[in-house]
Amino acid sequence: MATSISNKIKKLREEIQQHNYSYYVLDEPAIPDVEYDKLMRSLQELEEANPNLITADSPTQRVGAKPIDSFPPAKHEVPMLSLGNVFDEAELEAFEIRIKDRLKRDINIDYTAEPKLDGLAVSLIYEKGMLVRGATRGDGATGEDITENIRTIKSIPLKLRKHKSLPKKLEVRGEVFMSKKGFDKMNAAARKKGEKTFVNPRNAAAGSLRQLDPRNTAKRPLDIYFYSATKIEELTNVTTQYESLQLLKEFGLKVCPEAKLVPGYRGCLSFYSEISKQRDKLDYEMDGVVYKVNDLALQNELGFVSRAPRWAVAHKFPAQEAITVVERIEFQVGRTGALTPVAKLEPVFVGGVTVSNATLHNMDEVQRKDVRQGDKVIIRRAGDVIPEVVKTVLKPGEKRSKSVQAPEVCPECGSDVVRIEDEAVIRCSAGLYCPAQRKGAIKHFASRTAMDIEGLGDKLVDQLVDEQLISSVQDLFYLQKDEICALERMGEKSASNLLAAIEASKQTSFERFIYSLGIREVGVATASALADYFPDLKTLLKADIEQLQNIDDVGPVVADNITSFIAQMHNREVIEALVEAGVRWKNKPKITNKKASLAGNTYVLTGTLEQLTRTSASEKLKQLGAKVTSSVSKKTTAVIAGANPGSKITKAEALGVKVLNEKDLLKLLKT
Ligand code: JCF
Repeated sequence: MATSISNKIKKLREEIQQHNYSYYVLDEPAIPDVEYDKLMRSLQELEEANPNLITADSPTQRVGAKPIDSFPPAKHEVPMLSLGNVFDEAELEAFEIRIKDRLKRDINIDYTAEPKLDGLAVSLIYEKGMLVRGATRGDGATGEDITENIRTIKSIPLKLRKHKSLPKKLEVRGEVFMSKKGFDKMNAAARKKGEKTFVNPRNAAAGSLRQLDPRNTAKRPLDIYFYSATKIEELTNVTTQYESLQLLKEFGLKVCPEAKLVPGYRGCLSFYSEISKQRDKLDYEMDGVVYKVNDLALQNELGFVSRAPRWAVAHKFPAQEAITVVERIEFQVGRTGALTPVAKLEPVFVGGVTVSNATLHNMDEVQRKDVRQGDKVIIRRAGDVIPEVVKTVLKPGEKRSKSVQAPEVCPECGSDVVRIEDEAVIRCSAGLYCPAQRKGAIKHFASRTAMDIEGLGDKLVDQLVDEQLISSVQDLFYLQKDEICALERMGEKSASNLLAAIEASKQTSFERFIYSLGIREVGVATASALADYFPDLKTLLKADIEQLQNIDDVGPVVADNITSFIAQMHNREVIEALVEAGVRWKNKPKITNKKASLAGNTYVLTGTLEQLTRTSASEKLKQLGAKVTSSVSKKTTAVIAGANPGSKITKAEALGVKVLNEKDLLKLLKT
């Protein structure tokens, strides 16, 4: 009896450990969360009834220890090094030249390249596969023993997987970090409770690991990527850095999925520019990339200088945060009348550009951050996103100007400002009578994704409106050459080009036309869905809320925005005037519903097809009267999956939507 329970417990632990591996290391969850929770609960119940059978490596034993007064010191057998930095191509090339000089031979050098996470370096020791110690880097020679906190991080296995190459004792190193999503969620929760928030994910990760009560650490969304194992070439038969990462994965340790093997410093540079592009999309903060000579024998030959290896280097991104002073705070009026508070800054160089404006988003943010004129502030630039004010840096007792109040009238037109309950946004109430909103509407109309009027940029729209040459979008089509020429910095040639571009834009598509109207929350995708659904403008203008909600991607709010828009007389006049001015598009050939074999069916395509491209498959389905959408919902008839399908399959299964393969698709198309 006793053995059967102990067997059952063992089986459950193994099963849970396998699921942890699938989930964290392979990133391929094998079962739904609820199933996993069930397994955990069963194990907990069995262990509660049989406390003598609890072991330290049980998945239930992550949070065990009591709070402590301080962290004991933890000596590192092999020092934890720092990395040298390079900031540009020339410095990186010099790094490689130094390596070749040192090696006294001119060979091609491969590197592993990986993001440099902005977190906290840790060392973990596994003995006989069991996690026995976790330590911070400290000064490189001695860190702090934070084993109990490390144990609470779910993606860190308490026990490694069985593996023929697993050494008796293994020290691995990695970076503990907090995902951007986790950080945002945690801060939002803290804010709600009126608690202190963290400035950035790095501070949040560091603060979380330094909690004296592991129960606090357990509540924080911490994660880890491992990047090395000490003495791995002596302990196993791997000979390269990249292989060692693969081996760590097989041991059950999570390795950054973006890590790559690249040839030479030029390969490093391509990796750098690739990662720079992905940076905003990846769910973790990084402050650069790390390159390491791939060949472990070469690493040993190269050795160290002072406290950094000669065979590795960090290629840092340009600084993304800076301190400056708020000269004043303005409210800018956008296309929809929203008043956005903007901090006008003493110009400062951040991440490669000079920044003199930073958004404060809305009045709630202004109040929360309490930013005032004259304040010293930290500003942040994330990729191509508009710079934002992070927070103020104040000296205690500093004398400051008055706190910012929301304006009562629009700074552009003097009309009343309104705030809709439950919304953070304040708006000018004047609609298109407000010149700022009018300008915004015209800029949107002319933009590349809308009517695509080449050469009609923001500055020119401002000029045209200010000079009262136009006051609404349809006026563009009646502009005269001499009027345009009379504008400042406008030559005859540019004027002709502009007129030609305006003329050319008249021939457009239904979806561009819909999008260009600037209906609130009708973006490119929704405009395209509307154009697919309605055979022509006349039927669109008669649409009601129920009908609109039949369209995928159109919910009650957007449906309401559309009906309110088309109900307003002045919007109808604009639409009529545009058609009158000669704006045209081809109506789609009508598919007679009875003939079309797939009418009424909606498909979602995912993954790579072999015989067709996704676009051509989509075209063919549409020709047969089917709808093709991008997201799976209850209304989806079936998901058609090629190779390497994404999360859409999971969603389909969750909703009970049929999943077809390419063969099924070809059959469908033949019907
Ligand atoms: O992600 C990091 N912050 C990171 C730090 C990655 C690495 O591969 C590192 C590191 C610090 C030292 N490698 C070394 C040797």
